[in-house]
Amino acid sequence: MKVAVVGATGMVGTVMLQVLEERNFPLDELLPVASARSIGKTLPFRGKEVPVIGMEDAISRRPDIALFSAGGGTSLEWAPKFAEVGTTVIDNSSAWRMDPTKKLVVPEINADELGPDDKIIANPNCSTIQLVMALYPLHQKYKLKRVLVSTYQSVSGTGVKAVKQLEDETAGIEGEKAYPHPISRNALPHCDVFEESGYTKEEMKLAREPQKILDDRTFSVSATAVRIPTAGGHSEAVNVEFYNDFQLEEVRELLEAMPGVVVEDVPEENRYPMPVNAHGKDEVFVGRIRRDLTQRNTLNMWVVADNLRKGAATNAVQIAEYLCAKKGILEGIN
Ligand code: A2P
Ligand code: 11C
Repeated sequence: MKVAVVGATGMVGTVMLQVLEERNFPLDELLPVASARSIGKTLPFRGKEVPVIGMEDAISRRPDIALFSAGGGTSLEWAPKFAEVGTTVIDNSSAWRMDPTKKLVVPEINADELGPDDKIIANPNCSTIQLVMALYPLHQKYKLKRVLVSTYQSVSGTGVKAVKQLEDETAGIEGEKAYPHPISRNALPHCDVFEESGYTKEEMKLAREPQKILDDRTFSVSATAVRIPTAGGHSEAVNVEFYNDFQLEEVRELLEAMPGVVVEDVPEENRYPMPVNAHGKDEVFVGRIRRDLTQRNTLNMWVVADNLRKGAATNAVQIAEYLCAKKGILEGIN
């Protein structure tokens, strides 16, 4: 098995290499790929230094799988070229997510949609992944009607420049700015760019991607996405109205039974999910589970995950693991 990581020198790419190594992914050859600027550099993997190569070089080596995290433009241009030589691309950018011909996959939920014709597979947005991981088991039982989500997003979701802005501001150093305002001691109701509707692109990802992943257009999601001065993970306050009523105890049991979800909900001991604890972990943490006292069939909860892990690298590697387990898909057989 030959695996390329496109964008291997970037924020998510770095975590992809770590996750592939930690999970002992069954690969014989790793091809780290980046822009021309990085060719000649080496990256550590399984105790060795592996040289970074360029796109053309990687395509000529026909990897079985390419994990892409090098920006939407790069994916639009290059993913089809990998697919043409038979590589299955798992793309972490927003380029292909809402393309009706591409699958948008969270393995615990809908990997069984994948088949040998899926040569470009989309990884959902980080804030979507943790949201649907918590919604899915509840949707199966009570059926979602409407979701209101407010996010508290880590600067690592914006990239290296934003992490540096927060570090500089915390240390009192003047430096480059990723945001139009200070992020230290602040909260910016502004993730990604604004659309004509008044919503940001991040908010619209949260509105649209869950319907596609859960293959259901009968529920709606309304979002406000906020950037806060944390680095380790995204948090979400989630208000969910169902068509059917629920028992809180059963809600907890359903969440506990969901693979990849950890319920952390002991308020009397001050235990609830927080980004400092989720940082570096692969699970989605759910707490503050309680009934909304103002409306029927409605629940409140708090959902936290490491946006670079389950929100990006880990989810992509899990898709790759699924493809390896169903090897026929990679070989073009159903
Ligand atoms: P490089 O480090 O050579 O610029 P981030 O997500 O942290 O912004 O990182 C983006 C990643 O995508 C980096 O690894 C970057 O490589 C890579 N990248 C950006 N543009 C291209 C491109 N045109 N071809 C290949 N890799 C690219
Ligand atoms: C953020 N969700 O935290 C973004 C980062 O569509 O893949 C990832 C952007 C994307 O701002």
